[in-house]
Amino acid sequence: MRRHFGDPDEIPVKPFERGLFLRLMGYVKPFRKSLFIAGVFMLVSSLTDLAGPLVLRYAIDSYIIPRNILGLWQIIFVYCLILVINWVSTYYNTYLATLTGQKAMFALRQKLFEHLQVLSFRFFDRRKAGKIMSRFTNDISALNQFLTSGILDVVSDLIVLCGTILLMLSMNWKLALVTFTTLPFVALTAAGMRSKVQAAYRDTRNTIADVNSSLQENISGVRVVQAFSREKVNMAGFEQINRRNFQANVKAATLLALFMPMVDILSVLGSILVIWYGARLVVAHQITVGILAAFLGYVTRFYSPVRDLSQVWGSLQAAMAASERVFEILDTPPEILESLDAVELTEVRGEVEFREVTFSYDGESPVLDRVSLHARPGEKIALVGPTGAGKTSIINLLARFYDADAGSITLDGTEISRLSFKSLRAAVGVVLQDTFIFAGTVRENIVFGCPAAGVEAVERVARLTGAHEFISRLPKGYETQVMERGVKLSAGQRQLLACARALLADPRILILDEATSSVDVSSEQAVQRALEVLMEGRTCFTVAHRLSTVRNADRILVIAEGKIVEEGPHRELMARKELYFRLYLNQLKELD
Ligand code: DCP
Ligand code: MG
Repeated sequence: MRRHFGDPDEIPVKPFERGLFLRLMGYVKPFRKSLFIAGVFMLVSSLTDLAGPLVLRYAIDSYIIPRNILGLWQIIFVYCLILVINWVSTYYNTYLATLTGQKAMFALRQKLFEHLQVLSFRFFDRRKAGKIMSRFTNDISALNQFLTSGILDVVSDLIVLCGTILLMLSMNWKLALVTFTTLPFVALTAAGMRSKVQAAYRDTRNTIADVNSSLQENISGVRVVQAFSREKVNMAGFEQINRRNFQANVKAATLLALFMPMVDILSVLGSILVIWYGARLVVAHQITVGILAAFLGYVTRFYSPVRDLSQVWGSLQAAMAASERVFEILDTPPEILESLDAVELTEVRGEVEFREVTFSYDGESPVLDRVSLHARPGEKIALVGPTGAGKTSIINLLARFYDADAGSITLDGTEISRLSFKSLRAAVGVVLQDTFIFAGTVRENIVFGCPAAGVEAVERVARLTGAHEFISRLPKGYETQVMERGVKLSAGQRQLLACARALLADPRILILDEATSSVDVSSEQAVQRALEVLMEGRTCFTVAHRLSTVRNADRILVIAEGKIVEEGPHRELMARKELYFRLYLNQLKELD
């Protein structure tokens, strides 16, 4: 079960891939009806487009040359009518195509979000949030561009191209063939430029993803950046990333600018060819002046689909690359899966056992090495040890944020991997180092885990944990908006909210990781009291660097280098005068 641990954002981009394309089309399928109607409008729009030069031909041959002005008015009227039809059908075509593309993108974005929510911690360990966000924004917009205009444009271009060729051939095959001699040049230019333009576009996408991820990192880490006056260094770093994106865009635009006029030049050459050869045919009475005029009209229409088709090819390429990235996320299976015959726990006693548990984050260097521990229901266990020892890793496994590589972890005698997610999450509550408070009201943040809880329940847990005091001083009490759109909370206040949140959820097993580490002494006391209320009657695993906060634990596990090296109550460990004793003395020294 070794996973792929390379940089997931380095995806080799393959050209058109049928499977990928069909899968992408799958997202459009539910909307095939409106896409079909859009197609009909597009057909009308293309056909009316083709009618222009034909009308010109009849106007010249049948009315202008015979000097029939009245008839000319009639044909002008007909032409106006065609223009109106063209306008209306183009409108509906564009509208429906956009609507369809947007609906498909909406569905895809929903699906991506839904999937991201169930992906395991390990997935997020390996990725930058900015790169994931870039898949939501840039890649989806590339797909959107392709789906909204790309597909229908191809069809419309093909219709116009084939229609023009047929009309030219039917009017005069000789002149038509002469005109077509320029086609291979256009096709060759298009093909020659294509791969270069594609590569350039891919670069623009990759580099904008880098820009986004660097931006995201710097916004999230702005405090650290400023605290260490890293602004200049980070600016320079960002400038480099930003410049790469700039260069990629300039290169792509330059290539396009080079390519576009080439097609235009070829189209002028085509017109010259038509005039040169067509004029001879007119003089030789093989074609009428009207046909020559119509040919001239078609020659210009004839190249733009060729040019557009090669552009569509570019957007197809971008869409391929984008869909590959998006599907890569959708195809990443959540590592932590609910067992098929998941067990529901009704009465949780809160007994936890680790047996010979081995675990590593990267599949290579073990972080936990055959850890065994047993916690009786209601027992208070403290995990201490030097930084990086594996304390957080132990509780990550207990909460099943990761699965162990070997050994077994049981809750009331049942393997936690066999428990239903609902049972496990209800049984195990977690209060983390840095509590995340979501934008919303205070009440919403407390009921986070049990949305059905009523107002009284919320107030009760807030009173019990001592959070009520500060909440009632907020402008709108429990209905005060916090975070982005409202009041900012202090670290201690956030911790109190987290305690209330956990108390409301009422888990049998409680995990506290450094819950008091980020608050000052006076709020530490408040948080400590809240924690005592919270810990009451539950099996607790507390991780703390401050040894004073773990003295009262029933049992202390000293972790070092992924192993439990000492175990016992405070007094016993002190008497042994080993690692715990040293850690404790060090702390005392720091306090002086
Ligand atoms: N580790 C890792 N990948 C992660 C998290 C941690 O490779 N996503 C590594 C870093 C450490 C080891 O695992 O070498 C143990 O990490 P823990 O978070 O379990 O360490 P502690 O919680 O004991 O350390 P601290 O007291 O600093 O929180
Ligand atoms: Mg830790």
